[in-house]
Amino acid sequence: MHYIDGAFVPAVETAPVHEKATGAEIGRYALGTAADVDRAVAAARRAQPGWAALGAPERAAYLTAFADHLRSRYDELVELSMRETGGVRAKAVDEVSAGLKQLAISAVEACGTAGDVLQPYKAGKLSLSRAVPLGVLGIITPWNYPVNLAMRAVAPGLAFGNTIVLKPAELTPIIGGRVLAEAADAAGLPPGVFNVVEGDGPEAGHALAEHRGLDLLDFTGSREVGTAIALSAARDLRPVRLELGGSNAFVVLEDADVELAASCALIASLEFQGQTCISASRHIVLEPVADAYVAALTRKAAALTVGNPFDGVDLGPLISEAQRDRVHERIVLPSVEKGAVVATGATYDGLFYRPTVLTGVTPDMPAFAEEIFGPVLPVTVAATEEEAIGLVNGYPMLMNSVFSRDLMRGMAVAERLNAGEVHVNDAHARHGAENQMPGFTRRQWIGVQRGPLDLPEWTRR
Ligand code: TXE
Repeated sequence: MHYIDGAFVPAVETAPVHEKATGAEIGRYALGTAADVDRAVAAARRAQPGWAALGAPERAAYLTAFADHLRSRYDELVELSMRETGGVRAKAVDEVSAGLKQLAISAVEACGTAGDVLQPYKAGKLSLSRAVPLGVLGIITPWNYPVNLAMRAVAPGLAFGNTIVLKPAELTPIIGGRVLAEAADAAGLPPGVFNVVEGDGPEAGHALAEHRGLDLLDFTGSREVGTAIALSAARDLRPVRLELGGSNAFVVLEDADVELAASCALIASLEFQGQTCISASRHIVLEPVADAYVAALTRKAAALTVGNPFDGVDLGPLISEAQRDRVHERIVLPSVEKGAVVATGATYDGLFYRPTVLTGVTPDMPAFAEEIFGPVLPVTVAATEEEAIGLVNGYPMLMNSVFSRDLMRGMAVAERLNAGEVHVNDAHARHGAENQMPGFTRRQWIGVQRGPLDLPEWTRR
């Protein structure tokens, strides 16, 4: 079911949506076409001037109502997220809450500063910069955090006066699109301001990505699709913003608290079965603590339970068979063929993949160089800090962690790592910085953990 110009539009053709842990059909999604995308973009274009003219406080009131309608279905949305993504309850709670926070933050932010007074270029002038909406935004989202990653663009986009066409991932179209449309509709957003076109990547996604009627395409997903979108956009000079993946590194120096590092490593590499763009997919450890680190990782990983998220397990299923095959056949097996050793895991039952620790990993192995997107912790030993830094840099990365009991040393190493965000003595993303990251400038953000960490029970065993 699409949501276009303020109306739910039944689809001509549909495909099933599955609960990932059981394979049960839990709904159907529309196989949207280029014509559906055209209608949605046209509706968004018609609605945009009126929406921008409303003024920020009035738009903020709509966003607040939008959030209220989502919040009124909170428990249902958490369970839907668990079914559709296969994440455990804590992940689903985080993800739905993050979406709500995005709406709240954007409602406030849009009512604040709308520009700057600049130093005049010539005497007698008043120079101002004013923030103006871009216009119509196309947003394509992935399946791993379908609410949060949609809301990260939808909420500020709407708050600042843009209108939107969202194409959620086909693996999570209900939690990632339909329930958002229902909340927007219940909140009374004017027709055309927020539209959802469901469908598969190569059809609806491609049509939206290539649409000439957009002022910006915001895409979160794989490097492969992102690269194709960037190349095509460059030919027509269409603006796109891409958030893709990378091979994020987790560095353990010889003076680290190894037990703490191993607990955090579980969060960094195994949260949502490692299917996160900021998952740590390489562990670089200095020789003196390598054995202790591998032993702690192996003990902790082997103790984790994997199964249906509704059974209170630590890890749920992978999102699809294609994803499982990618992890096992394209990453784990070829790395083992090249000499990596399985300390634990590397087995599966259906979509349930055992958390896996690989040792002896070297840069020529796919487990080192590629984004894994699965519950795998490849460990590489470095002789010196300098070698560790060299091993980390030189790959596309989003986020790193560094562990050292010496905070100043940890920060000094953090500054030399080429990721956009680095955490010292903490797992990834626990400071919530990503949501305040500037979109168009390159900046490094360093978060330092000063007090004791509030670690979840499953990492402390
Ligand atoms: O992503 P796709 P997939 C990475 C991760 C994973 C791999 C494959 O490594 O193993 O990508 O995942 C839409 N034109 N990430 O195949 O295909 C699609 O419908 C326009 C990292 O699921 O990129 C969906 O809405 N759109 C990432 C979205 O793109 C197209 C999260 C993402 O799907 C399209 C997900 C096309 N030709 C996967 N083809 C992250 N950064 O978190 C597909 N889509």
